[in-house]
Amino acid sequence: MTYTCIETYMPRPRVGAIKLHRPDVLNALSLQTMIELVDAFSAFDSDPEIRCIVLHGSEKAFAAGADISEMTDATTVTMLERDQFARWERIRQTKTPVIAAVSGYALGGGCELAMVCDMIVASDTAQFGQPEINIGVMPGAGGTQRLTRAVGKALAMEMVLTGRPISAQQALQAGLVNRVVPVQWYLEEAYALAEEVASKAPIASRLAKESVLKSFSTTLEVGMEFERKNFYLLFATDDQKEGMAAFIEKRKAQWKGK
Ligand code: DAK
Repeated sequence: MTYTCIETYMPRPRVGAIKLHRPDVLNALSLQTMIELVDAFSAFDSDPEIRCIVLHGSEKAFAAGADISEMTDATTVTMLERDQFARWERIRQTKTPVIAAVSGYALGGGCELAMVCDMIVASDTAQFGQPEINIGVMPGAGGTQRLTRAVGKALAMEMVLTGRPISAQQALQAGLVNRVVPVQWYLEEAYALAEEVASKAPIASRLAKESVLKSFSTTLEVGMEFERKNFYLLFATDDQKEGMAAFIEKRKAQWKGK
């Protein structure tokens, strides 16, 4: 697929990067952008060379939300027919760990897209918000659910009901982001974190990611059982034998992803 709204590249070995690139509209997430994102995530996810993905926008905007110009005349039926949710779901199902590198505006769907990722590295200029209430609607891609789980009811209610964004520092204090770094280094920081994640045993990474995410959708008992089965499953991999042998032999493990 030829991309017009995003760019993909490999900033480091084993790290795939996706850049949102609609600078005229602060990277607003158009239907075409979502189609391209699904394609790019799927391509990286099925490439065994890629072990971690970084998603970012520009210094000014990660993404200022879904493209409002595509929603002004929409009806309930057109929204249902577009079935955008299915595309968001496809991105959420990415098995490879994903890091959002967020600078500037992460609003509405932009904030929701960052929250679909597994970790968030924020620049000190980042702003996270769910301003949908200001345009007569409400969050529709996780802003009432993932945000509440991340920052708690009090702050989520305030953000969703006032539409006011929070700063990167507030997001850090609230547990929404992993770290905040000066804007000139935020991408480097995200690449470095991605490189660290990418250096681990890939099947273990994927199953560990899947297990952590399971905790959001199930009871503790079922989640523990799920975790245990994934743990046992890893004993069928060459990488488990290699990782433990390397520890005993005091050498660096050579992962095969098998
Ligand atoms: N959509 C379309 N265009 C946008 C945009 C957006 N979300 N945000 C900004 N732009 C455009 C502006 O119209 C402007 O275009 P021109 O006038 O130059 O042609 C250009 O980007 C620059 O924006 P401003 O001139 O407004 O720049 P400022 O620095 O003055 O202000 C701002 C920046 C981010 C504060 C402001 O642009 C703003 O408030 N933007 C809208 C933010 C917003 O309300 N976002 C939430 C949108 S609703 C779902 C999935 C997702 C969603 C829902 C459902 N399903 C799966 C079901 C998501 C919904 C949303 O995100």
